[in-house]
Amino acid sequence: MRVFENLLVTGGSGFIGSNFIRYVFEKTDFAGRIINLDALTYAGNPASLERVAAKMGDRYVFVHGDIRDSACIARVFDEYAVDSVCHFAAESHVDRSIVAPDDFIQTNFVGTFNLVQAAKMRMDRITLFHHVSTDEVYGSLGDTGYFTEETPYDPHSPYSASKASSDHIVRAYHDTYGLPITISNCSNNYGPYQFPEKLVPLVILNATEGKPLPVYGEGLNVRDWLHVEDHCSAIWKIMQEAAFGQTYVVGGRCELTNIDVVKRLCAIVDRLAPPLPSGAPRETLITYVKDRLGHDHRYAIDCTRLERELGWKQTETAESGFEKTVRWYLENTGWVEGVRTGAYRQWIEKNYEHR
Ligand code: NAD
Ligand code: TDX
Repeated sequence: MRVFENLLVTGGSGFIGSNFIRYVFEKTDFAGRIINLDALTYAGNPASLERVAAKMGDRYVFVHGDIRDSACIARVFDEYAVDSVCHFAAESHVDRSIVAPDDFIQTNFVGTFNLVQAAKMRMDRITLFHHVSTDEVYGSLGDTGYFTEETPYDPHSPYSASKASSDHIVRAYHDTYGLPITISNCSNNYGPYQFPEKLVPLVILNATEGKPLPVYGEGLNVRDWLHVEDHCSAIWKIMQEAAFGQTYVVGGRCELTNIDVVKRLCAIVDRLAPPLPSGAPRETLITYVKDRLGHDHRYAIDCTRLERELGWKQTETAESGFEKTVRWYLENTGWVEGVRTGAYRQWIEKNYEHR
């Protein structure tokens, strides 16, 4: 088991990063300090960590900074005596990468390079650099087969190409300089605090409000769904136990077509939320729209290595996880309203100086 004293979490105000910080403080025996370095782009929201920040006192530090800025990274490493890193910060939405790829290259590739370079310059005190990546680096599957740690890289979107490049530079710093790294490549996550541009929260909120539910193409693309807390437990296990240089793929063994996901969510919203004024089931809101450019057909993960070598197990199924997630979005109206109305942005402008 590894002991981290000053753990730098990049992108900790985003969806998975905020769940990870909460997970580490509440569900592990971590006794150190977390420094959350986040640029608070549209996807970063300090409200996602309000309770953690209040409860953890000086064991939680927020730094408003940008991983594209190497001077900022150097200051953070030194000021907080960073000894370990879990790197989430990224532009994460495939559709945005298709219309505006620049930020993806700058943040996902150059930002990751800046971080490994800073870590390498302080190698005497760095115990681990964990890089959080995606299954999308492996490209697209046909109707059969699975991604494993041995699958060759074959990214198709600007997003997945930028993440693939970041994986390569992290691995290069291990192979060339001996930087102690681990990497995880995970499938699609869902759960609380996800920005409603992604399929699951978009459908939950639109279905609740009676708005159209856009399904790309025929809705037959397949994704492998994992509850975010199960992803967090996998990352923590890998950070604790994996050999340096090792990669693990992480997935939910839960392949669903997009149309199936949307229909399942509609049924849960019908059951838990007040009916639509028309009384119609939410499925009637499904609207087939133009397909995503270069839309990968199918992702599916074989996570046997993680289960066998590190004993990781997921705890949620799609049934339990989707239901919990719908309940969360229905109950956390303050967070949802802040995001929907953009109010959280005004709060950020008022409260945070850029470093
Ligand atoms: P997100 O978009 O919700 O959050 C990203 C966070 O990074 C935000 O808080 C944002 O403000 C911050 N950020 C962006 N650019 C930055 C910069 N230049 N400097 C500092 N901070 C910056 O993303 P997410 O869904 O939480 O994904 C987190 C990581 O996990 C990403 O690396 C993503 O590639 C990976 N991943 C995501 C999924 C998924 O299903 N969401 C699956 C596998 C892997
Ligand atoms: O409105 C929509 N309609 C629709 O049919 C949206 C937003 C998506 N889709 C489809 C596209 C995908 O096949 O649903 C599927 C899921 O889409 P997203 O939620 O955008 O996720 P995806 O593109 O699969 O990528 C996600 O998983 C891997 C994350 O955004 C990535 O950051 C992660 O690496």
